[in-house]
Amino acid sequence: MSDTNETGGLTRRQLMGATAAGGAALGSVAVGGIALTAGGTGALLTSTGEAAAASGSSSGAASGHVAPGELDEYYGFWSSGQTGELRILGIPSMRELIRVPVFNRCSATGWGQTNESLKVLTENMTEKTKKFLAANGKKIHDNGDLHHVHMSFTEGKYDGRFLFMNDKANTRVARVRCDVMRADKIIEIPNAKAIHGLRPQKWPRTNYVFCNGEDEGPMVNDGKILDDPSQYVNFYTAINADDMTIAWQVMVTGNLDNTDADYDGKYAFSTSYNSEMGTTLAEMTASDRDHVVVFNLAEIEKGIAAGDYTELNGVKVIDGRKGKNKKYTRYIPIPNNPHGCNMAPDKIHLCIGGKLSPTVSVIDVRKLDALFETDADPRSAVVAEPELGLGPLHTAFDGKGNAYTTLFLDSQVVYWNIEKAVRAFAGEKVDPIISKTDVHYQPGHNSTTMGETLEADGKYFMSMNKFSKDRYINVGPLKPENEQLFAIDGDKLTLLHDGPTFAEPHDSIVVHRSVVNPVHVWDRNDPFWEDARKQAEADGVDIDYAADVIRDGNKVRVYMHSVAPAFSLESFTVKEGDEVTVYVTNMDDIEDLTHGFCLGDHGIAMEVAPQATASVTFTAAKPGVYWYYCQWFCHALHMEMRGRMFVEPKEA
Ligand code: RUQ
Ligand code: CUA
Ligand code: CA
Repeated sequence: MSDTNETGGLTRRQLMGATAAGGAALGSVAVGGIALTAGGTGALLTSTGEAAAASGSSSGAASGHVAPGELDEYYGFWSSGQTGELRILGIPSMRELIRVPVFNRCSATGWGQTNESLKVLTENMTEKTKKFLAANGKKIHDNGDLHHVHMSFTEGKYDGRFLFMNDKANTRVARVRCDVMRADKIIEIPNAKAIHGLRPQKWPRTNYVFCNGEDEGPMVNDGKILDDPSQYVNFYTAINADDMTIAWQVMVTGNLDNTDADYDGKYAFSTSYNSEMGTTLAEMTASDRDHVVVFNLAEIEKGIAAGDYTELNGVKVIDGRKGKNKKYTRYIPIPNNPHGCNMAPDKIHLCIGGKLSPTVSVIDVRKLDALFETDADPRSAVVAEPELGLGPLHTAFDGKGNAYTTLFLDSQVVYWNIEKAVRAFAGEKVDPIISKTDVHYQPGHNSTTMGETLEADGKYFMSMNKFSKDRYINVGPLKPENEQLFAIDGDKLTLLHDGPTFAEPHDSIVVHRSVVNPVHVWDRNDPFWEDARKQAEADGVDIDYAADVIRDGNKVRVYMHSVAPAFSLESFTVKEGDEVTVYVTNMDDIEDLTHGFCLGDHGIAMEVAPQATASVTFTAAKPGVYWYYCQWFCHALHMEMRGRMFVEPKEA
């Protein structure tokens, strides 16, 4: 890749790197003797347009070209950071196929507004949160921060059942059903704060979903303890994946950043960048080393069974703080503010990105038994610590013993060999680095095809970059991020695709399409609208072919169905002040024939896919005539698919 646009003695990339380091507030942190100083010269840059990297493929690498009308080989499941939704891409085309609203509100589908979605969003909310929201005139949070999407496993392989994802902003975890690609459970995690890292158990299957609380706080956060960090703790949570309840929590020392689990079902791991338990940047970066916490799953389960826990907000909490109970946890010292936590599909090596240290620490999970059984030095499990470059964050794998680590500060990806790194650490003169590839710019997460499973195939590598800078025509001060798809091509990476993306592609997994089998239309008996079905039954209404208005005091239930291009009710009448619930069932069963229900001037809209029922409740507070219409293009007479709501004024 060309790097030769010289600007006053500095290459364009050097300027970029300097600016981004400043922008990311890592400006003056000394790393292994290297001062990372912010350049601040970004304003000088113009759109010089760096030469595009080789677009063709060589040596038989995949070309990445998917012709119009052809289907992709892989599903990409994408987080969207502060947008709060899940995105599904086709890989290698990088076409965005659909967006699945999860923690966000969605204007198109009515997620966050339909009764069915509100149930998912609220049924596992704590009382404390409900009270807070009510005090602010709301039922649900309006935002989410979805970083990590991972699929359920059976014996170390994706099983295509569920996707799990975190909400750092409001301490939640969601589960998405892969048959319909819709969230069916969203739970708020008690005690913990800011769920960040999240991974499903890999072996023997995903019984647990592990998740990290990033922010420390008082054990009981009721306002009695405030600015006394010496009394702050943090919580590691195991969720029962099958019913999305909390299995247990472990109280730990230090904060928790990213997590992963082994391929043996014995251990889970978390990185901590704040072993100092600091609250300021200076405090959080004071130590040369932080740690990885190792959780001994069998011992924790035994401890829970034996009653060695405290019950806190209905959750069984084990004390695994440093120096407390060594049965449950071990703290492995790792340099310096580590971030990524990635288990290699060789079932042996866990790779920890050093972030402020230019190293990746490699832990051999076979050495962890000794930590617990003979109290061996925790560092004895570290079998390699290759120096890869500045700002190592996340590592992905190809299933052939190689690793691919993003370097945030260097704007590069390092392709390296794990076994060689282990040999070098043991003293052998061998360079583990195979090649380095420039990416644009400042990569965070990365992923490889099937790379976090025993079926890692080493075909494509994805770099999710936090900055696009001048890569595209300018769209104003807020820029898109940038994603790049590479073919893993012998000993190098070949760029296949470069594309902007909206905030913010944190993490992704790339899953072979043979694993994922969504339905084409809904099953009429789907549990998603169970409440609507029961209500219709109680009202004596056939929900499938309804055209009924049921009055129940000042509650009015309007049942209609739609068959293109008509609603079964061309009008309905309610009274000012009525609480109105509109149920719409889409009785078309043709693939892709989605209808909607949008009530004009009421801020009400929902999508109703083939064979689905959706409902929405509102108070008819405005007397008058209001049109409702189908807002999903469905038919040549789609515009005509409309009707009127009459709201009679209250008698004075
Ligand atoms: S973790 S780079 Cu690295 Cu949420 Cu996002
Ligand atoms: Cu039905 Cu548009
Ligand atoms: Ca630290």
